Parts: sequence; C-alpha cells; structure tokens
Amino acid sequence: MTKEARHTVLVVEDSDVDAKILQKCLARAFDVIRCSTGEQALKMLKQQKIDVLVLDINLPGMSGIDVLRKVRSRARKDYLGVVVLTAGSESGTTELALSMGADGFGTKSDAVHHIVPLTHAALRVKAMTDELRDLNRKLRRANSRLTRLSNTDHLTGLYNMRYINQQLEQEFRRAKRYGTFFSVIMIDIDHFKTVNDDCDHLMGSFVISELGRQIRRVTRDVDFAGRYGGDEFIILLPETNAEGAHQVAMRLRDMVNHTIYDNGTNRKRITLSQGIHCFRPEIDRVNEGVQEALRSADAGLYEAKEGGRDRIVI
Ligand code: GH3
Ligand code: MG
Ligand code: MG
Repeated sequence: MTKEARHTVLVVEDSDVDAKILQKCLARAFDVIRCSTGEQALKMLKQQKIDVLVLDINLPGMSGIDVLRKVRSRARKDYLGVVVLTAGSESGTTELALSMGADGFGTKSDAVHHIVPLTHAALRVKAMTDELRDLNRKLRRANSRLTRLSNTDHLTGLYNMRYINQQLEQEFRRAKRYGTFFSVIMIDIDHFKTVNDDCDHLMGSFVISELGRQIRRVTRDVDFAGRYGGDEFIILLPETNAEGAHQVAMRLRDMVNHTIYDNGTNRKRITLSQGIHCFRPEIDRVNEGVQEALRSADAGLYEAKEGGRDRIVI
C-alpha cells in the first residue's frame, strides 16, 4: 500500500502500555498517532485529517462517551470512523457507545487480535457514508438545477409562464393576508412580426433575449419578471403601487426606445405596449384575484395597442 493510500488512526488511550500495544498492532496497516485524553483528541481532530478514532472509554477528564457524543454532534465534511474499547467489566457501555454512533467495539484484552479488523470495518462504514454523502450532494445540486430549468424561459433566462402563475397566486395570498398591494405589468412588443420579416428569425430571437436583459435591468431582485410566451412579457412588482409600476414601465420604455438593432443589412428599433394593474386588497374582490389582475393588465395592454402602440396604460 502506498503512503498516500494509508489511513490515519488516532489512538486515544491514557495507559502508555495499552497504547504501545495498540499502536504496534495498527502500525502494520495504518498511519498511527496517539494522544492520552479526550480533550487532546478533539483538538487533533480539528487540526489534521484523521480517518478512524480508536477510543478508550475510560479516560481521565472527559470520558470516551463524551468524546463520541461531541464528535457525532459536530458537522464534519467527511465521516469519522470510531472504534470504542472497553475494559470489559462495564455493563451497558457497549450498547450506549453503539447507540451514540460507534462503528465497532471491543474489549482491551482482545484488542491485540481484533483491533485491525475492527478498524477496517470502521473504514468501510466511513467509505460508504462518505460516498452516500457525496451522492446526496450531487442529487441536491441536480435537483436544484432541474427546478431552475423547469421555472425558466430558455431564451431569456427569465421565469416562464408556469412559475409566474404560481408566483402570482402566492403574491395574491400575501397581499390579502397582510393588506399590502402589488402591481402587474403586461408587455408586448409592437409589430414584432416585422422584425422577423424585415430581418430574420435570428434577429427576432436576439431582440427577445435582449428585452429580457433590459427587463432584468429595470426591475429589482424582489420583483418577478417572466416571459409569458412569444413576444409577451410580464413583471410582478410586490408591494408596489400603480405609480411605482408606471415608473418601471417608463424606465423600460426609455431603454427600449434608445436601442438600435443592426445586423449589417437592417437597422431596427422596437417599441412596447404595456398594461398595468395594481392589486389593492381592500378594493379588489378576493375570489377574482389573479384572473382579474391579468384581465385588467391585459385590457390595458389592448388599449395601448388600440391607442397607437408605444404607450403605457393603467
Ligand atoms: P402587435 O403590435 O399587435 O403585437 O404585432 P406583433 O407583430 O408583435 O404581433 P403579435 O404580438 O401578435 O405576435 C408576435 C409574433 O412574434 C408572432 C411570431 O411570429 C413572433 N414570435 C413569437 N415568439 C418568437 C420567438 O421566440 N422568436 C422569434 N423570432 N419570433 C417569435
Ligand atoms: Mg407583439
Ligand atoms: Mg404578442
């Protein structure tokens, strides 16, 4: 076995004679270090990489059980294997040690024969636990990636319709419960078909993703911006009144109107139509909540289109 692959065992034993015997047995298979008290052991565990603790139950000061309790209650990046050694005469100690998370136990009188296999067994528990923890971490990461993907519009990176609808319901419940308000802005690009027709679909898609970026720039972290589909976007503004929502819509309008898209053959500007609805729980009817807010913001959007586009209607 190479030096790197060897595991480190810390023997916690106050008797020099017993410690020597244990170290001699273990040194055949492991790198062995030793200390005489529980307090020293806890310190060493913080300072260096140790794979298995061979722990005498009867120690001066802190007992082996106390050390075990401390070790298991601390969060560690990787698992520490623990073998507990008893004098053999204490009743109930082994049960207690196992229930507190020891991976193996033996009596000191038998230790010469059993300490190496016991340590190997503790290392197997460690390997399995570390692997499980690693898998768990990967699973959690994959799950959160999946959740993010299922809530996101792929072209803009904004939220998708499904997530925005969920969030709308939640904002309604919150606004009703706390008597706050929130606003919704519905946005549709004017004559977007002409971008596709006059330039190409690539430019069309670029315009949509750029608008996503601009919407992100005019909103705050607490707002929820989403693409409802096609050239339609929606912004939820928690605890924002109609005036605040109008300011956001104006900022977006300014930014969009100053953007020129140029693909070498065509130069294009776009404009937006925007409809705003502010939900006020004391006025809006409870049951009509979400649908009413959407209908009202949509009606504003329609009015903006009818009125000649490039405008905001509350
Ligand atoms: P209006 O001012 O009435 O909104 O006119 P409009 O041309 O924008 O019409 P509308 O909003 O009804 O339709 C949007 C068009 O946008 C429909 C489709 O051709 C195009 N479109 C929708 N999604 C995408 C996309 O992801 N990429 C591209 N390139 N075009 C899209
Ligand atoms: Mg449009
Ligand atoms: Mg549209």
